[in-house]
Amino acid sequence: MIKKILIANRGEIAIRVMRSCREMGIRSVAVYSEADRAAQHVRYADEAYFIGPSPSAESYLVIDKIIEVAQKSGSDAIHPGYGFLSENADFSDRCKKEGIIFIGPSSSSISTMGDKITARQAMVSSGVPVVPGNKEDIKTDEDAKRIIKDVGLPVMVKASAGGGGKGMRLIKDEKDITSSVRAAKSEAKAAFGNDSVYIEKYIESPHHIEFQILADSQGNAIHLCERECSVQRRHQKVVEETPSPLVTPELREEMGKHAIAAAKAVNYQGAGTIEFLADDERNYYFLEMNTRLQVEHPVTEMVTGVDLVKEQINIANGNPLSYKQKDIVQKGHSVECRIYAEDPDNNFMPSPGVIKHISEPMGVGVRVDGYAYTGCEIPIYYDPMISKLVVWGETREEAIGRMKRALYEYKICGIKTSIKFLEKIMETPDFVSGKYNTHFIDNNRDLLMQSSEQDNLEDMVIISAYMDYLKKMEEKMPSGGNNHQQNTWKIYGRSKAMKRI
Ligand code: MV4
Repeated sequence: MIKKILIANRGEIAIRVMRSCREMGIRSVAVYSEADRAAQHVRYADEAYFIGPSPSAESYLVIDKIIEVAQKSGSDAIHPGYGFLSENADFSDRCKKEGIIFIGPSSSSISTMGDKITARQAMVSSGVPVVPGNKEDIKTDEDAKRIIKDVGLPVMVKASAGGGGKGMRLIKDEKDITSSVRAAKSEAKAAFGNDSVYIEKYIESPHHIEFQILADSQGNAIHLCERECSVQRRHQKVVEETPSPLVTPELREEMGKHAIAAAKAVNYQGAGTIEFLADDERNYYFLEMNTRLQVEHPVTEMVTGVDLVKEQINIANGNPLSYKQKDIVQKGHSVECRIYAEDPDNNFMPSPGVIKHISEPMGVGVRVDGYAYTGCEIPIYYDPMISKLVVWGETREEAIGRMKRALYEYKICGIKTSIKFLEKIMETPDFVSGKYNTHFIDNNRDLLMQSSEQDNLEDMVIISAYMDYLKKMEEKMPSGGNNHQQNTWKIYGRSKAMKRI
């Protein structure tokens, strides 16, 4: 029985994991770098240990340091969160060797799925549809040309050690085959120390749809339906939702069965995600598997009622799954917006720094997984995600309306954030109709990029409120005396008269 868990992570996900630990009566152990001395995950944990300088290569990524803290603190298990060491096969192996439970899959599941060529082979063997393409490493130009003759242009060349969009190249023209394959190989060699590449038919305007699965050590596996993740920018997800507007009940059942088959193909244990590309005709293909808990897992929790972290811990304890497939029913609709410390008006440049004031949304159907507090610092060293704003609604329409309300309530001062950009997404007709694919942000660039009159108005009312305050100070006129009078700046801000100022 696990009594104490070291969380080998930081930020919102470290706190997310600790919350489930606390509910289960399990003690939580935090680790932190120099930049995170005052971070919320350190404050939340039962114990916290310093592990070194701010760069993650010298702290959160150092296996020896994490293992040392686990031993010193008497932790039974390590939860890796996402990113950092979460999909590191050597780390999973090392935990096992040290007698510490790794809350995640075996090193062999991680390696098989980490190498996209072996992953494709495993899927083909278990009848999971993959994108038409090759089964072995592309060694020569002739290999590439033969496969392209088979599947037809356009194609994508992808690094076997890649994933998430790294080391990919699109080939549209026959004359580019030689140079593109060569470029992909050298890019892969430089990025991953492995120049294996493979070729897939290019799917023109795909949807990114992924299935959550859970598998225990007794051979039981279930799926927890899909997440629609097509709203992405440069391979970074921005908005996720479930159910997917594209997926019908029949398609869900079929894809779900293939997701379970994919997990079983690698003897998977724990929580995992099977990513598919789907086209408008609802053909779908295995893309890759993420062998970790994902950022967007809360939307699944909102519609299924399952606490995925509790299930991960339950599986790590050697217990059977708490749910059978028939227990998993989707109720209502959930949407997640990722709140980033970045500037949408300046090419989404990261905007780290001190949060001077933060006021987060609350109320019915709202969940915020974050780690920020007034006065805290978003460090430059790590991912600039501040929080995930997740809502639930009876219907998709209610969920979108609730998201708009929650974004309205979200106030962060001191750094730039993506909140305004997310508000525009919620109003974009392609999103509202549910008819969007992975080109959504590119296709709606003009709508999403213009600074709206409403934004300018809000800035102006804040400035005028401050001017109003200064004027009252100057006149030594206490403003607290006339409670019955509406706040002056609100009157100005809401009226059309504002436009004439
Ligand atoms: C593709 C594709 C079209 N056809 N593969 C991008 C991330 C990486 N996981 C795989 N990616 C893609 N692979 C074939 N055969 C289009 C993409 C792709 C994409 C996929 C999911 C979500 C957003 C995307 C944005 C651009 C390209």
